[in-house]
Amino acid sequence: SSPTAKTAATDTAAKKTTYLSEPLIKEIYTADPSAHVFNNKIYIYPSHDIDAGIAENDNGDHFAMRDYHILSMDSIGGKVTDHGVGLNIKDIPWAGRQLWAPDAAYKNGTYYLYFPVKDKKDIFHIGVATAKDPAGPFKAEAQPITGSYSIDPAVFTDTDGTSYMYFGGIWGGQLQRWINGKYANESKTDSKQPDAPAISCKVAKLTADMKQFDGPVADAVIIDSLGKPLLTKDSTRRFFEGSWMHKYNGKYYFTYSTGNTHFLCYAIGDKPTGPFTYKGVFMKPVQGWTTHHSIIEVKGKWYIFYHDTELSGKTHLRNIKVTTLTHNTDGSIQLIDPFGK
Ligand code: FUB
Repeated sequence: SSPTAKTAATDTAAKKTTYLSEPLIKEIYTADPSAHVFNNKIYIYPSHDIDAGIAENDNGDHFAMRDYHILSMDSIGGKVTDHGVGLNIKDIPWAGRQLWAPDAAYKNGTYYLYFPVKDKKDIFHIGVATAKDPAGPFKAEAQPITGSYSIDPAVFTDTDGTSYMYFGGIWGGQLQRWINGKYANESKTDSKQPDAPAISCKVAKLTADMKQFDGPVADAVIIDSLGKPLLTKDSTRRFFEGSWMHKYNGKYYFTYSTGNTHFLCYAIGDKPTGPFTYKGVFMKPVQGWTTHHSIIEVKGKWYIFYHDTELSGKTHLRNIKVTTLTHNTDGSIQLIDPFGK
């Protein structure tokens, strides 16, 4: 081949191993990082990936996590402290298996850790645990949140003090099995109706004590530029799992993963409950099947916490990272390439 072709091939190889940022912690595998600023420190609530020796499947059985380690750092780029186990599955009375992506919140002197786990009948619900210290240890409530199901809780507190939980994930996250709040045990993937509106992420207001849903669970609907809901077949744009909410210039930015097409996308609304108008991809696929993020503002700058599989090369043994997130003056988000272009 010509010298030019050789250079192009070398560049491609280099691209595959040049990552945008470093794993934040290398001693344990971590994923699904939900970051928050509490007491002027950055706390990260990730999943703690382990190799449980379970074969990979579309149900996600290989993600067999059993506890959470809470991490913190004084500043972006600073030393990362592992505060050890903040909650163990054996201390959750109703838990069966698979402690998946958590989130945290603070209100009136108490920290809340929200976590999805399968119950003893192998059905995902969402629980809550409390602590007086953001690093835990957290004590789980005896039962899951009433009316909760599926995975990936993300709790957002609006500027008026009202908190909302976004939750859900299709396929292994079981969201497709819940019809009108009832478990139907149907499709293993999605609605199986390609031309029907896609299954939506769910949103519920939280009670003042942050431990229950205050009112009904609603759909966080994503619409296209014509106001029509995204369809099931629109797999590069529709919601799959891993939602997050941040408010920027008075607008509500709903961000999420498209799962099997591996994008992080954003959609903007005028209310925390949506609808949200699809705007585009803001992060290209990372190494590994899953892509899951959180977005926070630290001292006037915005950051995205995310994960990939740089350390292990295995899809269920992930490592968390952080990089900058930039809002353009027109409100759009700059596209991030996790391989640094
Ligand atoms: O970590 C287990 C699952 O993988 C999460 O709940 C999903 O968001 C995906 O990252």
